[in-house]
Order: sequence, then C-alpha cells, then structure tokens
Amino acid sequence: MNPSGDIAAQQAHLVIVSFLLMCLIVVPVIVLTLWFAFRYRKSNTSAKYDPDWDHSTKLELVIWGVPLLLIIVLGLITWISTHLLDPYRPLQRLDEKRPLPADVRPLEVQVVALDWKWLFIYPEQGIATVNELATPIDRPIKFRMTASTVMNAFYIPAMAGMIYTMPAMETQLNAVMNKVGTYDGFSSNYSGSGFTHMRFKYHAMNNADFDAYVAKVKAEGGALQRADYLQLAKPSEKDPVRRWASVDGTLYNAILNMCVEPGKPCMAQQMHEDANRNAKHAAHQEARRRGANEVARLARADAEICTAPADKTTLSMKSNNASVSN
Ligand SMILES: [Cu+2]
Repeated sequence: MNPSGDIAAQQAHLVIVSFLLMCLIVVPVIVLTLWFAFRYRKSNTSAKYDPDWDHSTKLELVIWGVPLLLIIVLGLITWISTHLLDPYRPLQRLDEKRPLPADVRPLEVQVVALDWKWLFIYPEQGIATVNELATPIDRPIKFRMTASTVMNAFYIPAMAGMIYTMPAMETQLNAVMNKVGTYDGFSSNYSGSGFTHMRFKYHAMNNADFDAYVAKVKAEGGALQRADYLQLAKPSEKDPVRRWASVDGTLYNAILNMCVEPGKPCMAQQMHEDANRNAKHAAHQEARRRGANEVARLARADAEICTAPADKTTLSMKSNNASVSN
C-alpha cells in the first residue's frame, strides 16, 4: 500500500485498522494455544489436572463477548467508511488536513474502456488521449466511465479502488491525487486477449505542468471525430499513446448510448420512446378495463330495474372485453 491520494490513503487506513482489530483475536488465540500446550505438558506436575471440568461462566463471557464487540466495532467502521468512501460521493476534502476550497470544481474525465486500450476525454480542455492520463494534483477528479464492448475495471492503485466499466451504462469515481508523480493504471478485470497490455501511465502534475501538458497536446493537433473513434474502437493490442487536440463534444454520450455509428438510434432516446409507448398502452388498457366494468354494471342495473328486456345494443361498446351477452 503506497497511497498518493486521499481516497487511497483512507482505504489503506481502513485496511490497517481492520487488520489490527483482527489481531486482537488472532494474536491472543495463538499465544494461548502455545501457552496451554506448554503449561499442561506431561512432565509439568504442578499444573492442576481436572478431567471433570466442563463449564466456566467467566470463560463463556470472554469467548462470546469479545468477538461480539469486535463484530460491532468492525460493522460500524464498515458502515461509516462504505458511505464515506462511496465512489459516487463528491469529495469533501483534499486530504486529512485540507478541506475542499469553495471555488474548486472537480475536473471531469470521461473514460472509455476499449478493446484493448483506454480512451480518456477531457471535456473541459477539449482534448483526448489513449493510454495516457494526466491530471493536476489537489483538484478533485470526477471520472465518468463506460466501455465499448465488454466489462473492464479501471484501477489506479495509488489513487483509489477499482471501478468497473460496462457498455451502455456509466459508472463514476470521485478521487484526488496529492503527490506529483507517474503512476500505473490498468484494467483489473479480464476482458480478452489484449487485456495484459491494457495499461497506461498516469501523470499527476502541478497546475502549471498540467496547463503546459494541455497546451502541448493542443499544439500537436489532430481531431477525434466519430469516424476516428469507430476506427479506434476496433480490437487492437499494445496501442501506443495517442493524443488529439480536439474531440467531438457529443462523442462520449454517443458511446454511452451505443449510437456512434451514423443512423443508429441512441439508447436513451429509444428507452424514452419505449417508456412513452408503454405508458400510453397501460392507460389504454386501463380505460378499456373500466369500460368493460361499466358496461357490466349497467347491464346488471338494467336487469334489476327493467321488467321488459332493454335494447342491449345501447349498452354494448366496441371493445373485446366489453361484450354483453344475451
Ligand atoms: Cu393497447
């Protein structure tokens, strides 16, 4: 464990605390086992021999009480830290000593796990890269992640825990780096033959260096348009670092909604239309059901009140369910 960001530092702390709590049980048990074997060895005649012993309330209290307390403490810690370190939760602080300054907005990075490389889109800067990530330190980063075909897991151990990426849906990670450096990032979920080389370098920089990096990428030129993305998305292995000075601003959402190909309907749109159609259909069914009930009720009332047979055609409605017999 070598955390360089506040989230990883808190996770490391959690691992150490859990380990020490576990040691509260494990260490005494091991020591007592050895001590017991030694004390009650055959040659030690001074130890009490008590073959009929079968119960001790004191021992029972310790044996049940200590683990119970431990479970309660571990449960509390897990409950609190699970909510505190929720990857979707915006950060509240830069590190242990510094709260989040009021004027700092998170830097958004859109991540796409491709076969078999990582695409990073920086909407604020308007640049895109493959297999290289750079962000300023001490500024919260909000990763929005998806995948092109299969599930992967985005993992920079020095920064935070792994987060899965899946096609047609988005996952998020809020994190921050506190130390300048170059770190390893990779996929931690097997995703096919090129998986092994699905690695990238993550450069955490100070603000001036990050601005210089963005300026350099912009100076290199190149634009990532939908057609370029479709080429890029084709399976390939050991891809070199690539950079684009500009990127189609609608690309990430199109990837997420699986509609980068020209003419392909976007999922969000499709689902919206389906939902509308379903709602209309349900309303139609409901009206029809009410209509049928109403016709039946009128028919009953009619039968009770009228001595002479009424003209049934006035009651029947043009509906499958609403036919009134005889
Ligand atoms: Cu219908």
